[in-house]
Amino acid sequence: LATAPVSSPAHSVDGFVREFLHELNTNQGVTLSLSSVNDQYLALASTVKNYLMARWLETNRKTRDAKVKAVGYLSAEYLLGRQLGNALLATDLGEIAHKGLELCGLDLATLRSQEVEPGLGNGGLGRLAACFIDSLATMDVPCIGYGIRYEYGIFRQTFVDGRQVEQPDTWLSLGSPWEFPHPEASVQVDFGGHTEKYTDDDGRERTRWVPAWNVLGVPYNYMVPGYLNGRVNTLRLWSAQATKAFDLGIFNAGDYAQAVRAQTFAENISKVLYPEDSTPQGKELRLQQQYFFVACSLRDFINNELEEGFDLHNLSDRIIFQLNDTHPVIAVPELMRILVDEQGFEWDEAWEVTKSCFAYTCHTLLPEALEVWSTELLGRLLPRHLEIIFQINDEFLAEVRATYPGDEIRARRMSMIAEHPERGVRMAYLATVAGTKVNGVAALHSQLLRDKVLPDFSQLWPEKFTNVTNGVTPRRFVKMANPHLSDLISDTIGNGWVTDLERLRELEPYADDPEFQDKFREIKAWNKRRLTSLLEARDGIVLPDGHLLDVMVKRLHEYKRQSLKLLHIISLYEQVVSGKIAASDLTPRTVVFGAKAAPGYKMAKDTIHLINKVAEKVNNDPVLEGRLKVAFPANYNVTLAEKLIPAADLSEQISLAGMEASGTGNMKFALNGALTIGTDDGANVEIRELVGDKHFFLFGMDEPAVAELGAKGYNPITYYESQPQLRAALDMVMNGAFSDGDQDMFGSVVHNLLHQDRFMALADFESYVAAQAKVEEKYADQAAWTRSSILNVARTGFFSSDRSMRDYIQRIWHTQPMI
Ligand code: 26Q
Repeated sequence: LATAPVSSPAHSVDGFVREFLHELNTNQGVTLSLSSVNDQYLALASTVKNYLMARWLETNRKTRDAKVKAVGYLSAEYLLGRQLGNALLATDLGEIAHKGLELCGLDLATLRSQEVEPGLGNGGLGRLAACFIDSLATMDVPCIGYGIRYEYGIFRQTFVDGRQVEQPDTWLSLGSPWEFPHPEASVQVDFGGHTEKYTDDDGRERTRWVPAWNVLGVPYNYMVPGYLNGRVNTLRLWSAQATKAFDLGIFNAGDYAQAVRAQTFAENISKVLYPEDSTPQGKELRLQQQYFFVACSLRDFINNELEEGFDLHNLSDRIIFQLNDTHPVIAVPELMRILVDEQGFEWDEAWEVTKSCFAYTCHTLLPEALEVWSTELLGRLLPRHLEIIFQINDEFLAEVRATYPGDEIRARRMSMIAEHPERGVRMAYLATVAGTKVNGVAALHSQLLRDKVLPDFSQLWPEKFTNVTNGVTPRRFVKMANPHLSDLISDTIGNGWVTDLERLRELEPYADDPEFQDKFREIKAWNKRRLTSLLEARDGIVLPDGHLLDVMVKRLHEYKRQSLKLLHIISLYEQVVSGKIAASDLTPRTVVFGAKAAPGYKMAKDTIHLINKVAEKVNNDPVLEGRLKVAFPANYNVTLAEKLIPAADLSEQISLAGMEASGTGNMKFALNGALTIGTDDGANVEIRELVGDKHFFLFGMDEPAVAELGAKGYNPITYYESQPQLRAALDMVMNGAFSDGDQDMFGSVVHNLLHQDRFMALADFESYVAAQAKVEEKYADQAAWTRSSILNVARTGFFSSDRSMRDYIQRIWHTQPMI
């Protein structure tokens, strides 16, 4: 009995209703007739959790007994999206819940819309982590995801007079039914203080860390259910709390008010997600967050192993820690510290173990996005870790000098310690030296990582570098988000595609089948109607019928070039206003933007303001006869993405070549039948190779052309001077057409494009406009468009995150599925 898990409730409508009403009564303390929608949602969530519980307990038992190697995914972000729909899918309870709730006079969709998504991530990197843990559970691979339970996730975006205003994301305020706190399993995390040398009983010289303060990490477990396979993995997010030592500590003895303030200080560590997704600011609290969750996670895993009497020399038989970018890299010196200082390992044996337990994924190419932590800050917060980093670096540089005798310049270049602008630790170098493998996230990115970001390292250790192209989970982004397309696919080729996405290839023969095309088109139309009602209710936005739906959704960044999309819109508008073309010549088109800007990123916020002002003007000018619309719903998030992406005709992936590491939105659009207009960048390259040039609108310079132009000297103003269409569009902004005649409002945006344009939007404008003309030509032939659209679905099965996970397993982790 002690080990026997609970059994699952009955898989029947009756059983479900009984369970649901029971949860409503016992969990929420209300009867059905008096319950609020939130009560009903919480009771429904509990009910579904109960179905997963037996499988979760069983998974834990099986995994523990099997003593196999697991993946420890270390990520500061998990952008999970809503949980209920996914849990219903994983348990196959969708129909039963729908019918059962109907019997209770309730509507499943209404309860589902009550859920607030946990937005514990900024964008691509956080969503990737969520897709990966979904795939690992579905593939029966033991994985534990480790991260931070931010009390406030990514801010809620609102617009005031067209400008972005951030509101706190209070995702926990109505209760969070998907988490299981385990305060009894809390761990202590130390900070500050100093180190001292001492001689141990065996006469060995050792070092100990004497920390100055500490906090408690409280684990919150979340279920990560596999799709219909009975596996439920765990996501463990850490929340910071004050320890006893904190309120009773030396520095505040007797001062009650100060003690309470100290508690707040500790809890600040997991209070809020940093909303910057590039240009790290070197904030002390951010470093505290990173060390906090990493220390908790290593402690947690190692304690579990030690309980079983495990010999830590063999740690890599049990775990591989995947570092999701450099954010968790402080785990490397932390593991060294545990092994050397606490477990009494010799340095060299500890280093052998540590090197075999980590692998590093890089997600960027932008130099300013690479994390460098000042040694001053590191030494103050984590003095022992800084010493360990210095020692790792010394030994590494000795190896470099031995390999390249006399090449002191190279040794300096490769040092983990940067000397300018201040002394700091290059976290990417530390990760590269410590990791068994280093990977980029798309073929082009991995190549550029080798050639441009870490060339010395790839020369020294060519076999360390590999690529794993990103992927997305087909469960959430096709099966759940696009139910009618999923039914059509399953009716046509069976339902194996949900866990074996390459089977979408079997749809290829149907691309020319008029009957299939009609059904496919009707589904797109249905998805558009669904989006229309959502946007109407959510934002009061009215989408016109029959328009080409042109979608650009992603974080706002200069390198992603929302401004290029905007120049295209302005140019179309300007041509109609000036009479160069008639409104009736326009392909009816609605452009949808979704984008959050980092709160401190001025240019990004100005661009948001300009998009909103252009929308206001374009949407209300009768000269366009309603044939061009711009919609910018606020607060783009996973929940909105699930409705937007399936409705899109055209996917905008227009970053400057060599800047977007991969992109994953691009994959979601293609899998849902949108055609891509895109540059030769990130995973676009692979999408185009797979779908074929005829079914992809390529434009712009490729990466070598970008490098060449940059080397030659890029002067954006020459494009303004030589291209009348571009000039007219920019002049329109400058003349105040979108700012009630105010010629200064968008001065900085225009000035930046004309005189700096770091991401060469002006250079690619002509080619972009030409590609958009091709889009319109193709859209005019609906059969040809639909054919391409079907082929996009059929040929992009490669982008399942299940495939990414297989690649990680084969190239990096060398773990085994459980069965
Ligand atoms: C670092 C230090 C301090 C504060 C914030 C950060 C920080 C936080 C988030 C730095 C970067 C991020 C997020 C990066 C990100 O989302 N990168 C994207 O990763 C995707 C998944 O691999 C790729 O598809 C995108 O191309 C890449 O931009």
